[in-house]
Amino acid sequence: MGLKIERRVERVNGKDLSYTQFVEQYLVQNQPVILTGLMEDWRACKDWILEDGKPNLQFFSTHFGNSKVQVADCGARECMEQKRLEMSVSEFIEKWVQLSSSRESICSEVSDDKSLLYLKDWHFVKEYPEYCAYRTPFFFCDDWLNMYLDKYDMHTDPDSYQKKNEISCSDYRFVYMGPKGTWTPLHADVFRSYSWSANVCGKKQWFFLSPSQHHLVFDRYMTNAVYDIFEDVSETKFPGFKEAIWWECTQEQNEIIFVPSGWYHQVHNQEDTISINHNWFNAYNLSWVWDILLTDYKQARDLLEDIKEICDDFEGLCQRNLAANTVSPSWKIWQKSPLLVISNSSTYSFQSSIYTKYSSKDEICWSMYASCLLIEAQ
Ligand SMILES: O=C(O)CCC(=O)C(=O)O
Ligand SMILES: [Fe+2]
Repeated sequence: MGLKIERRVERVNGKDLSYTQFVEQYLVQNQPVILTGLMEDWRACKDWILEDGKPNLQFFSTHFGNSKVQVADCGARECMEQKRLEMSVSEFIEKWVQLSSSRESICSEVSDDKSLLYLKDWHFVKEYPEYCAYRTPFFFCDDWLNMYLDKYDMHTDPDSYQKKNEISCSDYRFVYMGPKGTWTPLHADVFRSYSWSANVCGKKQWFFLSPSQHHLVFDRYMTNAVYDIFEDVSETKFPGFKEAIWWECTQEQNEIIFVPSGWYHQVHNQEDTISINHNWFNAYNLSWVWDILLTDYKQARDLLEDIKEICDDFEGLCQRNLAANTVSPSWKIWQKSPLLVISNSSTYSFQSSIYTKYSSKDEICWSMYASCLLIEAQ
């Protein structure tokens, strides 16, 4: 049985909308919207696109080819996320060019579209501050998250700072790019922040679920959520799923979508696509962010309660768990494991690895595994 898609996201010309209207209709109501007419003078919309509207892949290799980026393998699931690989932008582009030529060739049916690669969460602004690819639209400028991170100097916090993490924990301003068919599994955004996402080229199809229905994509214990709304979702495991009422829209080139707090969404690139997106919060959704942090904090405390007596810095351990789980909920699985009894030395390696958004998941596992061995050896 297919999804119940009963709502469409509205489309409004951003030039005809005042800031007050945007606040009243979308921020306060926490409703999604597609805004047009706000990207006209962006440098990205000239430099990053060829005359035929396709991404100018060569431009990325030439100007930003050495950047190290996180690439999701859309065909490989790891817990509740896609498997991540690290590579340079030029390596990523090379694979994309190969895919395009194999799709164009006569043997396109044999091309391996299962392991499509999708470049995600590239901290482009932080890495290239001089290259002004775009200007944040006025509607999204009241952004306490990025404002804070721009001022926060990681060097003053040597315990949590690692040179290689400087860029990956610097802000929530990203570039996403990937060929037709790449996609993002069902999720709600980090900290239950808002996001906005601008299509420099290509087309995205979005599926949204309002927060009042989010329990319908969870199992009966509210622990695991559906990963892909188009897979064969087990009715026994997710009994509410078939009742969910979805909002759908197709976001075209030069359109910006506003993603409200706490809305689950799944996204599919219907063409080769490049987008710019930010996560952000302000007074209108601060309560969402606070609630999820508080809930996660209490959960971290409860799970660690039984090792409280043998732990030197219980509060610190709770905070580090909270940080790790806020970054990526799939790591929660580790909380339930006795591996969390961490010795002083490995607490440090855990602490320093939690700040990378995705790449250091293995490091965390390794440091926990190492600490487990250490404890067993004692
Ligand atoms: O474009 C995508 O693939 C995902 C974007 C997203 O989840 C967001 O902007 O919140
Ligand atoms: Fe998202």
